[in-house]
Amino acid sequence: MRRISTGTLLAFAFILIFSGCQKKDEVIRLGVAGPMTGDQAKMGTDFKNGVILAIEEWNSKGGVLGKKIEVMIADDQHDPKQAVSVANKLVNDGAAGIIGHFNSSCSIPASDVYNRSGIPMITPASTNPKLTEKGYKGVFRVCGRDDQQGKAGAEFVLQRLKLKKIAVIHDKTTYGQGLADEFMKQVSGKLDIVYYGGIVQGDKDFKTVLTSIKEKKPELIYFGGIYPEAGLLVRQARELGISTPFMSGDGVIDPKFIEIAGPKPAEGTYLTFSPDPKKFPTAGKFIETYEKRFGELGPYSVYAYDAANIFLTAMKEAGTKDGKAVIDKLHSMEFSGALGKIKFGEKGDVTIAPYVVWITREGKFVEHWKPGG
Ligand code: ABU
Repeated sequence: MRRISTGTLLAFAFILIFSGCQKKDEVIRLGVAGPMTGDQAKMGTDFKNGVILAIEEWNSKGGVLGKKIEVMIADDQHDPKQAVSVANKLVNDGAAGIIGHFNSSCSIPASDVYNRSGIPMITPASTNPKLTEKGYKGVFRVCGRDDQQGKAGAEFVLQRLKLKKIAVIHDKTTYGQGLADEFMKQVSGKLDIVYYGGIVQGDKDFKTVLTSIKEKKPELIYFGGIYPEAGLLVRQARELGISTPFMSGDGVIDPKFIEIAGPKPAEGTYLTFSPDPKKFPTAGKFIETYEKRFGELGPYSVYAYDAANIFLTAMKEAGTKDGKAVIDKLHSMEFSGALGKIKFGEKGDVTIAPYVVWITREGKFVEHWKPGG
């Protein structure tokens, strides 16, 4: 049987999305980009669902600037080259703004494309500091940054767990290594780091690295990376008789992690992430609608929903789809979203980004600790 190339599949995806679409100027097009297929597809799907809900709500009230809003869904397959390719396609196809990407390793190179084209991008989830340190005026994130996340994780390890000996692993990606290094910056010199090293994203067998770590008897294994590898690491550690607790960040806090690791091996894993949106009165209606339509809320579903609403509100207030005018509004306005009040600072980061520590308990994630707690 003849194999179909990724490029052909991608082109086919765009054709499907555009079939039955209106002419470029008759609609406002909003791109949503992330890993829509592959092992991180859950995150891309969460983005897509959040953005679709926001757009449907706007369209039911007449759209924006008197035009209907159309979504363009782009699959970057968490591959930086693919991210640049879909970014160019989104721009050429008339996207007025982008919600995405998920991976920092994709958002950073794709931001060059959006910056050149003068359209804003708002990432719901890319946390690597470099993204907003490039000085691009049209780049925003509604999540926090890994220097903030790493600091919160380190404070938990040093002040709450009071550990003396840890191992640190990362997946060699912009996000995974970046987060591990931010965490390391905070703990270095304050405890003994008995192991520091990288694994390869996409690998399935981590027993060699885990065996080396086992010999060093750390009290905690910290991992910078995403849930597919985190799930396998935890499962294989338990198979090797390593009962050491694991800790990781926001790239792991998804039910898929528990599914891959297994509920028992995953029990007691610590994860840094923002506070539970289910406790926010402002998020109640969105969560109810989302869960009725798509099932369990993903970690970044609400961030994607708010990012889309923020973009459309800025466009409405600007009274034009001109990128520069919308970007100026994004910088000057304060937005009310499901996550509460959101305001962007000069670099495009949110002015408030609290991180807390969650723990897995009986197959679920529960909020466990907050800095100063
Ligand atoms: N922040 C979670 C994973 C996405 C990324 O920043 O690469």
